[in-house]
Amino acid sequence: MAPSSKTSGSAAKPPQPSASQLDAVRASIRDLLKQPNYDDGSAGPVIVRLAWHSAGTYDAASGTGGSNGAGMRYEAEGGDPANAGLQHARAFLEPIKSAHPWITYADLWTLAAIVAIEAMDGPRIPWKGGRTDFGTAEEDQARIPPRGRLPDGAKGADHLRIIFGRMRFNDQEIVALSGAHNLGRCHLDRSGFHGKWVNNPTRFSNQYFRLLLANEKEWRRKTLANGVEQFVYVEKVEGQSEGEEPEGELMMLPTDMSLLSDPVFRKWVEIYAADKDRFFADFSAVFAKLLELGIRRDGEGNVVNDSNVKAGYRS
Ligand code: ZEM
Repeated sequence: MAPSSKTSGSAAKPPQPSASQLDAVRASIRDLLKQPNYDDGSAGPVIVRLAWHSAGTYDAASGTGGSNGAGMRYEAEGGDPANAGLQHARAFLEPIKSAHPWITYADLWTLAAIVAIEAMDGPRIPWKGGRTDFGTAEEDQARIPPRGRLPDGAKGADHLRIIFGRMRFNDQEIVALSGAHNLGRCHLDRSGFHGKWVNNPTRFSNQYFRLLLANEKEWRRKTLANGVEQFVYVEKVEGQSEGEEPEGELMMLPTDMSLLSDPVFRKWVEIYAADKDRFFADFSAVFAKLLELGIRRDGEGNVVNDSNVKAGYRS
């Protein structure tokens, strides 16, 4: 079904900001990234995760989900256990929404992620605006994707291919996207996993891939007090006492480890560990693609309101 250029009956036309309006939002995002009292001192990682989870609900077969709509503001999506903790990212961004009310939440969340990645020494990532926010009307609420579409870190390679295949990502793209685990950490009270993947979790790099490979023989299964199983590598630090979580303990999720054990995934881990520029270029392309999932644009890049697919929502 070709999208009609007539958009009668659908949401208000997305705003068309001037370049200076958009620059002002970008500057406000950069200004809020430094958060000395939060996690590792930056709001960046959790904001990147917010954008990923907003987009990662996409289902290519039904055309549902994706970053349009910012449905995570509502309990139906925000209350998915997979989204635990992302209220912190939304709260960080709220003052920007108040100061620049013209921007939609769906655009703000995705834009904030690419601004944050660049500010954390990552690649520049192309971004286009025009997303709309779902309102409280029944037809909008019906477009909120069902829970349970995001990946489960306790699983393995088959699961990753099912989840990311649903979004039409291939093996190379799955590995490139996983490289976002250069950033941030796991929180016991959010996912039940614990710790960070790399030593400097607020600087974007290919360190995650290098650590996966370099410590291949060192990663050990560890069962946390809550029963959750993850992998850890304890860097040897002189004079460290036994018992409490050691200084310099890094972690991997079972899904991260599956990138080593699966031969096709592993090939890409090796490529990205050896070639940072290649990783940056591929990450930029795949993250831009992720943020565009489910968004339909006309020849000029303007979002086409697709009221014709509404009927099929919540498949
Ligand atoms: Zn993550 N991710 N992720 N991820 N992720 C966590 C944290 C972060 C998986 C996953 O289970 C988890 C992608 C892919 C996958 C980020 C970005 C991206 C956490 C810890 C878990 C459990 C959450 C917590 O406790 O706060 C799984 C299974 C994935 C499948 C491959 C993709 C793709 C991402 C972006 C492109 C980021 C930045 C974080 C750190 C968040 C923070 O708060 O520090």
